Amino acid sequence: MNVQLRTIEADAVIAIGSNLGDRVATFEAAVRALAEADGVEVTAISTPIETVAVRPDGEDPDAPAYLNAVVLVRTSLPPRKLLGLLNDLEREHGRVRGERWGDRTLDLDIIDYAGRQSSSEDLTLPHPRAHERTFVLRPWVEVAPEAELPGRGRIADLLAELER
Ligand code: PH2
Ligand code: MG
Ligand code: MG
Repeated sequence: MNVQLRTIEADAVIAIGSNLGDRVATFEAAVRALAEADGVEVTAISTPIETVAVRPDGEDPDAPAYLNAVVLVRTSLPPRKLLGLLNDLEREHGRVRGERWGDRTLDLDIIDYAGRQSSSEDLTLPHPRAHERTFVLRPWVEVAPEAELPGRGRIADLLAELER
């Protein structure tokens, strides 16, 4: 029997954030590691932007500022495998999980995976707060001006609404 295994590929959107340590070096290393990972092809990288830290109770100008960017990938990894890879990279960059939305050397979030809408204990798609985060939408619009956030509409419209 001649069995053909076909690799199904998906487009995914990954947000990068860092507000501790050498943020630029961390970004470069993280994007390089993503590009070199099996089953992941990086198709676009936004310009990194500096943003005020957002805490559970709002913006905190006294906290170390973030560098944020968005990376578009094409991947044969299913969502959970991709999440596992991102968590491994965070750990390799000294990420320590403490308080919610606390300072971090590296945060890698799946924002969108092939337009999928799903929720489980460890992964909600699309990212449940992406629609209200200018630090995600602004770099995303730069690399994908026509993109839509599943269930929320065009990201350019979402961003314009937030920036009004
Ligand atoms: N990430 C958070 C919490 N707050 N603030 C900014 N500016 N950028 C982030 O990436 C960020 C944040 C939790 O993931
Ligand atoms: Mg995050
Ligand atoms: Mg995260």
